[in-house]
Amino acid sequence: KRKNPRESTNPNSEFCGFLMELAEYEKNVNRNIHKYNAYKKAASVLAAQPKRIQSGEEAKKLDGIGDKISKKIEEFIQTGKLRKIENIHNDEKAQAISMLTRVSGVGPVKAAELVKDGIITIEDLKKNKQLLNHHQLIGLKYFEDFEKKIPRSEIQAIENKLKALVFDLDSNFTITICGSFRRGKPESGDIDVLATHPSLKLGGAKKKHGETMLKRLVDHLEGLVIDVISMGDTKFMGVCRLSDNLPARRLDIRLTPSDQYHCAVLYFTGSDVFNKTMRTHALEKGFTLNEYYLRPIGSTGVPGEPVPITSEEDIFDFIEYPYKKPEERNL
Ligand code: DCP
Ligand code: MG
Ligand code: MN
Repeated sequence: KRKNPRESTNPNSEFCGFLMELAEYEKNVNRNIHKYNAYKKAASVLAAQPKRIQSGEEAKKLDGIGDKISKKIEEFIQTGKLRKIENIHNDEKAQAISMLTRVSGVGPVKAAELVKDGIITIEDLKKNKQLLNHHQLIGLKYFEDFEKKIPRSEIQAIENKLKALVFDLDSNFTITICGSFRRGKPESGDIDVLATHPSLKLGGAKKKHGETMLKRLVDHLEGLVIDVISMGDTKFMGVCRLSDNLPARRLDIRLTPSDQYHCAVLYFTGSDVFNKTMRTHALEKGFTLNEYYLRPIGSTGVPGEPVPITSEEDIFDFIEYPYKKPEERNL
């Protein structure tokens, strides 16, 4: 869950580091999603630069970096630190909220409630389990493991095992690992699995033998899935472990109708910043895009019938957005 702000070795990683920290602060402490998005966008823009930025002025020329953020970059270049970050570090309440939101399932609102009740550390949480729901209890149980990034090679091994189990159940499933893994990242925070099946068309995970197809699929993952956070008709959240000597990992599985598969792959591949950029572009071209379909917006402002889509490229083509390979979708 916790993002490593100094991920990889890009020449602007110091700037990315404090921008990601400010983003998390805005999301978790101030609950200001607008500022959260702005900081995240700025960090991803800087991370994609081939050279270290030399001044606030230079930063401001980049798309996605405005006046306030460029001033922070200038302050950091001049003084080697940021007063705003120091103030946050000295704010005990902010620190407590930031710590508690590292537990999977604990959001900003819950964290603030807990801190109000005097619960400020993970140890405090362990003594007050009655305050936590099922998801939060799982988050606490695997707290240390979920903080660890998942190397690509381990996800590949999980992919192989998962496919073997799923195809043993029904060889007509299609399984795609999406998220940061599909974007080529060397390590990931969790594993995002997209599943589809030709018998699933036009919405609704058809029930078979009184239970949903997704539940049947997950029930067949014995030996890989070790805990369930939540199980819906189309969305599973849980925990898997490849072998005893490896950490427990967060696993998300989505089951999508085959005619919505490409929109689902696009969405689930991300990044979240890329999805926002692409959806904004779609709107500018008169389309509304989500994880299910692409629809033209008529003159009345009402979305029309979904556009038929046969590949990810189709979606880019329709909204006249130059195609980006998954590895180019990190911003
Ligand atoms: N997603 C999104 N908006 C969100 C959350 C998710 O568009 N608020 C989409 C894009 C993400 C994908 O779902 O890439 C998977 O979500 P994750 O939280 O698993 O994010 P990543 O896989 O990109 O990164 P990580 O390595 O942290 O898991
Ligand atoms: Mg992920
Ligand atoms: Mn995920």
